[in-house]
Amino acid sequence: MIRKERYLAAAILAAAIAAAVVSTARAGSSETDNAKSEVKIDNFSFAPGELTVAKGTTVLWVNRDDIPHTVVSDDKTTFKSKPLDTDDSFSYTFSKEGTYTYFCSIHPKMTAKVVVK
Ligand SMILES: [Cu+2]
Repeated sequence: MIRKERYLAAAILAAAIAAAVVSTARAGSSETDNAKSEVKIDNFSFAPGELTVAKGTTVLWVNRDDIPHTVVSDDKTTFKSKPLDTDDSFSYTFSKEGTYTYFCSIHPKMTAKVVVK
């Protein structure tokens, strides 16, 4: 009789550990979901010219033009891409709220902004 109770206790403990492992795995996977947004570069312009995103969003710029462009923040330090050839991309994750104006250093008349809320 005593043996049977011990076996039952061990089985309950094993089930509890299995449940804890499953819930930990679920919590871990949801944290990797990160918001993403895309800006297209084409015909000497950034589209959209003004993009509003939530804090923590990763913005991806993709050059769809047939000439190189860059993505450089106005302060030239927050973010700065290398020259992007056709279909090259550059990404930056905005972790702070604010308005980020940027331009293409090869064609300084190309300007746009990202608003982070
Ligand atoms: Cu350009």
